[in-house]
Amino acid sequence: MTTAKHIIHIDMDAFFAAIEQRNNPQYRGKPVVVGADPKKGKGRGVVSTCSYEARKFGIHSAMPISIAYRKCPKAVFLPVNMEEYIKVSHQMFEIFNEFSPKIEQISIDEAFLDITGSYHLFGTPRQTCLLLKKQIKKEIRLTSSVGLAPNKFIAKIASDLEKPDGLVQVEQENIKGFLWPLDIGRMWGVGEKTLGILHELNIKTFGDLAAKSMQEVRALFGKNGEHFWQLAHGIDNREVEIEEEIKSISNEITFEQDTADQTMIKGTLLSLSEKVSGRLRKEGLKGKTITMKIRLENFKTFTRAVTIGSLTNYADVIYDAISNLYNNFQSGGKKIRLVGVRVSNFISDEFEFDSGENIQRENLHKAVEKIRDKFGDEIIHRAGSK
Ligand code: TTP
Ligand code: MG
Repeated sequence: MTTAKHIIHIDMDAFFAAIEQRNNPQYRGKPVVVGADPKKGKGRGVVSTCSYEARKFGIHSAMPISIAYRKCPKAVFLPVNMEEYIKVSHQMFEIFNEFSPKIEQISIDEAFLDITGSYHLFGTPRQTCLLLKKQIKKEIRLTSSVGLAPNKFIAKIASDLEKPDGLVQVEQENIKGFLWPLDIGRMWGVGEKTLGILHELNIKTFGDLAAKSMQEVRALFGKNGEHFWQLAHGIDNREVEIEEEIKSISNEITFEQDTADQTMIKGTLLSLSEKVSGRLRKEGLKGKTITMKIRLENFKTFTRAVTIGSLTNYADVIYDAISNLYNNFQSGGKKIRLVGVRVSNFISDEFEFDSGENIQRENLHKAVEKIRDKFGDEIIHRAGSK
């Protein structure tokens, strides 16, 4: 028998708005809306988030800012100050780190922690959650909501139930009693369309779905059906996934036909350099070692590498190094079958001696990408561009 896991899902309350209220005491207790400017650009753009006081007026994330303004013209409307929120997010994750090394970041203000191996350092799993919340309140003066459960799915649902400043614990033996009365709309990965289908079938709660056989659910939703059925029974075996350290980023391409055409080869190396640069930027990484890979028509494969003086993720710097390596490469009159570009030898942002401003810019890049992945391009673009 395996021992039960103890998983925390933690999500900060009204994150951007709470930071504004913390930093500006005059906004505390007031409806605060963070997002686009309701006065500029005829109120185009959306609400990023709003304080709980503003939620009473029916304002919520992703709502057009013009509607938010109509609902509560006296609210304090503030622009998105992403750099500040990222700074706070880093502080939060430093605190999480004191409680467990097994952390999975879900968004700027949200994470899973597997405390199975560490809770005994703090008492019981519940005491660990209380301490975590207390530490956040003390060190960064913000409230958070925590779900504690034997798996990620239940923990995620639990953290949302008593917001703000909530703590909801669900024990293994209570999973079904907890889950089955809840609205099926809380299911992970269920969009409007699926919800529509479920409602048509009179499936309103997790209990309603759990009452169906796995075959029925699979017939309805295909491959996802089995997963949904398991979740409805409170079964979720997914691990808290620690982000793996990336050691190198590379891209390569095999030509449709072996070639000796210099324009084609160099053009391809340039486009590979750009692709690798794009991925490095997306991951917020910079490397020092740049490697070119070449496979000849006879399948002999060569790599040539250079370590440059400073860290980079710029396409032009990568391509400069690659083109030097290529110019010094002797193919012995053979045609080329494949070319590749790799950047490695990363030094984490934290250890980089760079101006604070640059590090902040990089981090901003990273966090914005993450939010984009979650909420789509529009929201951040509009909320941020004022
Ligand atoms: P959430 O955790 O979804 O929201 P929240 O922290 O503001 O409020 P809650 O108490 O309900 O958790 O998102 C975290 C931050 O991400 C939020 O403060 C602002 C940003 N965000 C957007 O920019 N656009 C969005 O549509 C959403 C949902 C969030
Ligand atoms: Mg939140």
